[in-house]
Order: sequence, then structure tokens, then C-alpha cells
Amino acid sequence: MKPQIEWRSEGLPVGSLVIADLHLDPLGGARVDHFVDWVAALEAPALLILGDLFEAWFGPKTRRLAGAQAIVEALAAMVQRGTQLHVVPGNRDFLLGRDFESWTGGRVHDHGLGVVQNGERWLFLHGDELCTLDVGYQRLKRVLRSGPMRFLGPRLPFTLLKRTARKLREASGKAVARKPVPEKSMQVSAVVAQRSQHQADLLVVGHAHEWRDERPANGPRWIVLDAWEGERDTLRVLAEGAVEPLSHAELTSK
Ligand SMILES: [Mn+2]
Repeated sequence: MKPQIEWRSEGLPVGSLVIADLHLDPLGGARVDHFVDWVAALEAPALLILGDLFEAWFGPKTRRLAGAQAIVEALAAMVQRGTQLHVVPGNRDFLLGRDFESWTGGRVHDHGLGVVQNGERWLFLHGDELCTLDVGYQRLKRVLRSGPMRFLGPRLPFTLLKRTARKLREASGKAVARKPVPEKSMQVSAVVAQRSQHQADLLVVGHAHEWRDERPANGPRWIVLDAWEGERDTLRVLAEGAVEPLSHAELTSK
């Protein structure tokens, strides 16, 4: 079964921003505070988050953790101020769903978002689907995202959820710095396939945590964002279908 990508005929407004891979701790901390402050100061018509906003998301009860709560509230206030929010879940927060939409007023696009921008087809994915050589991971992903897991995840007792979140915090302090080994990296053939499958002219992803901007033969233009706090962790939509990379810190430091 091929994942359904939602295509919108309405393009993104000029000034829209794209970020990915923040890996924020649902328990909170200095990085969460920084993000909340950034969101509060943000002036943009739309914010797209291409997955792994959270280091882990266990379903609706995760919101009861202090960091998750602060992030949800900051995004909800941002939407109230008039900024559209679009989230493509990542492998770390694939359980983000309808509850998150209703809390924030944003939209969650389970398998990716496509927009028609100045006559071009722009496709936004998290990017783990491009790691096609990592067969073990792709299999695990199908299991994790299956019906039973979607059923069980939200039913995890809160105490167990909190304990798991604490364990993860200890284990994955360096998640953002971690780089995948070659056989787990994104495959150019999978990028090219986005052109034949979805007629994508531009493909924007996160997941690899390292900036690239390439155009493989017969493929779409392919942009990978730096992880949050990287030099090019933000992509801004300009007029006439152009985009520019920048650092998120440039946007709110005046
Ligand atoms: Mn990821």
C-alpha cells in the first residue's frame, strides 16, 4: 500500500518557513525554552515542521509532560496569531495525530505534504522513507506505524510513559549529532523515484541532519535541512518559487 500524500493546489505564502529535526525533550529543558521563545517571536505566514519535532511522542498523554505542554501551547498561540502550522511526523514522533491538530490548530500530514507552487510540485517529507537500503528499519517502521501500535501507544499508562521518557533522555542526549552509517543513509534512487511517483520538482526533507541541495539526474531538486541549531536549519519561501536557507536564529534576533 502506497502512503497517501496530501497534495494542495494552494501554494505556500511568501515568507513561509520550513524546519525539521528539533528532537525536543517532552520533559522540557533549555532547548525547549529556546524553541518556545523563538516561536513566540516568530512572524511568518506559515511554519512547516518536517518531523522529529519531539525526541519522542507516545500519543496524547505525552502532552502532560512539561516540555510537550509548553511546545503545544507555544504553537497554539502562534496559530492564533495567524501563522499556519503544518507538521509531517518523523520517525520519533509518528504518533502525532488528530489530538495534536485540535490542540494547536495546525495540520498533521501523516505521510507528507505536497503543494503546487508557481506551477511546480513541491514535496515535503520527513526523509526516513528515502533510506531504502535500511531494510530492517523500513520493516520496523511498518510495524510501529501499524494499527495495533497506534492503538497501544495512546493507552500506555502515564507513569510508564514518564519513565520511558526519562530513560530516553539519558540514552539519546546526542541524537542530533548522530550521523547515519552509509547503508542507513538516504538513497539517490529513492529521491529520483519521487519524480516518477509524484512528479515532484522539489523535494524537501529532514532526518539526515545535514544540509544538502542537489539535483540528481532525472530527479527533483533535493534539499535536506540541517537539524535544528545547524547553520542552515531553516528554509524560507521567497517570491516566484525561490527558496533560501538560513539559520533560525537570524529570524528573531533583531
Ligand atoms: Mn528522523
